[in-house]
Amino acid sequence: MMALIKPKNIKLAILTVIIGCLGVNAVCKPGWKEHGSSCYKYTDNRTDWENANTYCQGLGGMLLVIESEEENEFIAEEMRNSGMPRAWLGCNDISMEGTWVCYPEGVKKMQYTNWVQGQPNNYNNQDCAAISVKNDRNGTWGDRSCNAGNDINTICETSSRVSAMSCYILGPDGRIQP
Ligand SMILES: [Ca+2]
Ligand SMILES: [Ca+2]
Repeated sequence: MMALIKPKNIKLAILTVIIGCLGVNAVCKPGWKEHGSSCYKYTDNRTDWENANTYCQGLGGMLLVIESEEENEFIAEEMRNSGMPRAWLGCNDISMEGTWVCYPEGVKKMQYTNWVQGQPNNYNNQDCAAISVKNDRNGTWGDRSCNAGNDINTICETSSRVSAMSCYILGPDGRIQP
């Protein structure tokens, strides 16, 4: 292929050796499941809210934040399929009782909610949100002690928009190089 770049072809080569990218593909890292514009990682990690949050950040994500009924149903179905009774949500009312904020910033007011009737009740100062599919809970939420965790799984979420581009080089012969 180099033989094609003779002196008279150099200008042509410079003009045509173009690095192009065919757009951004939404892809998730291995072990993460794609849905909508997010990637989710379901883990057996059962720990308190703070440790779960740190765990997800360590994976380059954040704790699951549910922002629509559609997303809630998707997550609930995945939890049923993988035998997870409960999972943390990246939302709490630690800073101000009754004002629920969600990650990533921890200052974003909770938009969508799916509290089960009677929750959140702040029973014994519960400040962290969890989704449940246990018994008839069907993907509804409750507030729980942030220190609870032996029966609460960790689901991490990232945006799938972080991802790989398909790039190519257009060679001097005008063909896409491998
Ligand atoms: Ca509370
Ligand atoms: Ca509660």
